[in-house]
Amino acid sequence: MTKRWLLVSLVLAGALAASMLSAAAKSATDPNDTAGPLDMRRVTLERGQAAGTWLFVVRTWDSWNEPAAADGFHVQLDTRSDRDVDYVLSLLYVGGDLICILGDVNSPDTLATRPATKPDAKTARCSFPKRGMRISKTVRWSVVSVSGARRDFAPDVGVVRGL
Ligand SMILES: [Ca+2]
Ligand SMILES: [Ca+2]
Repeated sequence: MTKRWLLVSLVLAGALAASMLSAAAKSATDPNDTAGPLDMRRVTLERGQAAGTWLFVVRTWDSWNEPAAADGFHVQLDTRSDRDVDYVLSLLYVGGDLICILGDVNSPDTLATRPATKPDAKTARCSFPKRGMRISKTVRWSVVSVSGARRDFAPDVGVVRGL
């Protein structure tokens, strides 16, 4: 293989990797549109590193800490494409720990509770098992943040399809 063809191959491999990455992650950007610290800038849902897991990542415009995030972020998941929310993943502080909780809106049972992490002052992420959710169609999802009486929706209108 000549150096030139090696370079072309590397560029193509990089493009392929980038397209595979985008195929497995969906994001919504959201404007600086809400007062308070939980004003969302970007939300992402993607397949996690561990098999059978999904990863939720939220980035805000401003820094936030425990008191501000007591009510947290809530991913509303429609897994049957019927426009009804089937499951909610809540990322919030409970007893001083940042966690995420996956719940079935039609059942009082919790499907999963996992630790969440805060890699920087404006970002939180949580990996959770998709096991336990009944998924019959492309998942449709949106996120609402709750800080006192303030709500921010991402996206503002409609939902994100897939991940
Ligand atoms: Ca926002
Ligand atoms: Ca918004």
